[in-house]
Amino acid sequence: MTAQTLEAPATDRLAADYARDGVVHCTGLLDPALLAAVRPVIDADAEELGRRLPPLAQRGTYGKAFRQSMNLWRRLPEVHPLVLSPLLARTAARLMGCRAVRIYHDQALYKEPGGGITPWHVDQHYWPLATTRTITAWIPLLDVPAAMGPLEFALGSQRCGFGRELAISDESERQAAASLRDLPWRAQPYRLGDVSFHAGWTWHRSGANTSRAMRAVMTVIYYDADALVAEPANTDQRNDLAAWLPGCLPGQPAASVLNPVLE
Ligand SMILES: O=C(O)CCC(=O)C(=O)O
Repeated sequence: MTAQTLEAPATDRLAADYARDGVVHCTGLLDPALLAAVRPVIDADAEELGRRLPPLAQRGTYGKAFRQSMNLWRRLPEVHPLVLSPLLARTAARLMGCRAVRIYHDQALYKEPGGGITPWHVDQHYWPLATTRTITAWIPLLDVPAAMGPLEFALGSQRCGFGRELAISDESERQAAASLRDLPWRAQPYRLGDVSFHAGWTWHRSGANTSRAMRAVMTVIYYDADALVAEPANTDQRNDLAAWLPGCLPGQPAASVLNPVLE
């Protein structure tokens, strides 16, 4: 199914799937020409980051999963057509059933050839947001076949409440693999232009990159524009509060200068 035109019946169906599964995979949502236009600057940023990292073999599980750089939109105006895309923001808002969304942050996640797994985890473990209306758009900048480590999901896991205290780690991979094994598991390749949207409490992972090419992916995290800041539940959330919601306090609107409303 394509949501490119955002016709109401199509997005209503997508929203129902999202409510059930905690994730939807939208084929052909974005124009490949837009992705081709923004990719060189994101590639260059990942290349520069790569020069500062130790060799893959010397990194731990998290470091082997990808080269990670965050909030590119604040430094690189060339990515604005993608990161601040009204189509992506409106789709996120429709899926979550809110009037509009704010951006939490973007990130480039480049899984190197020979790069390792991304362990099972839930994103909202890290977010001091007093809402479940949180969502990540996972946006490949090239075709991502199974061998390159596309994102995989445990369907319906946003409702199970399991392991929300777990940070991403070998331990979250081990515990989730055992605890979520009865849930349906979606692992499918992505074509350029596809975008998946997953909820903050949906369990997900990705496999190793056994191909010879870099898995170039951009992500954008959104949340309900009217959400409030939660009391941080752990150190990760305290760090995120300072980094991505500077100056905001628990109980107040989650609306710093880094979080414009996107409509
Ligand atoms: O790209 C990956 O391997 C992990 C991405 C992820 O966990 C996310 O975007 O929430």
